[in-house]
Amino acid sequence: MGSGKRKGITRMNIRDYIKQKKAEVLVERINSTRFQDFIKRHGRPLSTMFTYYECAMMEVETKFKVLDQEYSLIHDRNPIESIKTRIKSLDSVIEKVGKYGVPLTIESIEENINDIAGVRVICSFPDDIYTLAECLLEQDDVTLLQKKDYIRNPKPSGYRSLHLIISVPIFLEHKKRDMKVEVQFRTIAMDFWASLEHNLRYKRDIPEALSAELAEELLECANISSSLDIRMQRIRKRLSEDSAEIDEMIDSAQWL
Ligand code: 0O2
Repeated sequence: MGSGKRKGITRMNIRDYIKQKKAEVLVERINSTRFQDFIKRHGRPLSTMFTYYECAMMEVETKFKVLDQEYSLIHDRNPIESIKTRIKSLDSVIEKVGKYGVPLTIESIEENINDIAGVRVICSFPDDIYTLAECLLEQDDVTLLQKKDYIRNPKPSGYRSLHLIISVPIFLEHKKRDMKVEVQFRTIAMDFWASLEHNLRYKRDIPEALSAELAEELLECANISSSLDIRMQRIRKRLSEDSAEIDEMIDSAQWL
């Protein structure tokens, strides 16, 4: 009987159970007087902190817009399809403080939570990701704090993306402040996949067997879309080689 019960607890429902427990703990925490107190006592510094992160996020977004413009001048195409930005909600920040078991103070939040400001750069081709990351890191006001390359080393789920945690200065009325920003680089295909997979991950009422089946199918889709990314990149390279050859022919014809 006992072992039968144990057999029923599969990898998937343990994950759901943990997710549910975490959510319960979070609600409990947010409702607890300690957290309410923290929000009440630190309302002003908290909103200042979020504003600073928003400024840093805007700085980084502008850096990418500039890079995109310059690249299109030189190479006649835009490497960036779109840029998405977001500031983490206070609830999610508090959830991470709980998850990491770090003190609930503004200083500790700034020190330990790296993704309060997030910039997601959606690129046309995988090569563009590495070119843009390199161009960003070459800038003398940008410091790399952490790099996770889930493109060269995809997650077991199939997730692919290049994550950088950087520090950039923001210039305020009388001071300069270094702020952390998480940058996620993905291709259109990687982003499309991640959005769907994210929905599955957070959808609560999917039966366990179906969930496992879908996770497996999503992993397969991640691999298919990765080879599609590589093929499309190859096509683009051949096209640009051909047009470079044609340009060369036109140039030399002008000298005849
Ligand atoms: P949100 O709202 O998307 O920002 P850590 O953040 O350090 O506690 P971890 O897992 O070490 O946790 O961070 P990691 O690996 O750098 O990934 C963080 C973010 O990457 C996640 O943010 C997701 O956006 C994305 N991500 C990572 N793995 C997956 C995955 O398997 N599927 C999808 N769809 N996205 C993934 P958050 O914190 O979940 O929230």
